[in-house]
Amino acid sequence: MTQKREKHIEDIKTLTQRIKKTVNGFSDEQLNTPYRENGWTVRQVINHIVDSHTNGFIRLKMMLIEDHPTLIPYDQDKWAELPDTKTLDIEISLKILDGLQTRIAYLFEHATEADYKRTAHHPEVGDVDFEHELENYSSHGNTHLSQITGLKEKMGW
Ligand code: NI
Repeated sequence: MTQKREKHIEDIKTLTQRIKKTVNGFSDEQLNTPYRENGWTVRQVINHIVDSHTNGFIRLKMMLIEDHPTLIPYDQDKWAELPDTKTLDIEISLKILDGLQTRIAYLFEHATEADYKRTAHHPEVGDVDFEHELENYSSHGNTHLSQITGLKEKMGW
């Protein structure tokens, strides 16, 4: 296992705890604040991470068992407007995310060198490999978490 992979896997494993720590004690008003003008609210950002990583989990499993599968895109902005992403309690998502990130990290931890070279076709991105997916899901979580920490700093929360 390369250090780079270890770092990404560690980030995947700790994401839920880092989010929980960041939004601990947030009121509904804080959760309903957009992280930037016309952006998603904190609530939507957290619920969106589950939207994205449930899709990701399925994509990863497809990549491991099928030969160069075509991945199914999802319209993240439309998903974010559905009630379970827009208005539902983040605690529900944090519970899902806790287990989901563990399962995703476990897949990467147990992937072989050959697995890391497995590829898929993403209709919007082009061809991707399993290594790229590791970087993708680790940085995706970190990027959204930094939107929330950025908002906290800006608002002085
Ligand atoms: Ni995203």
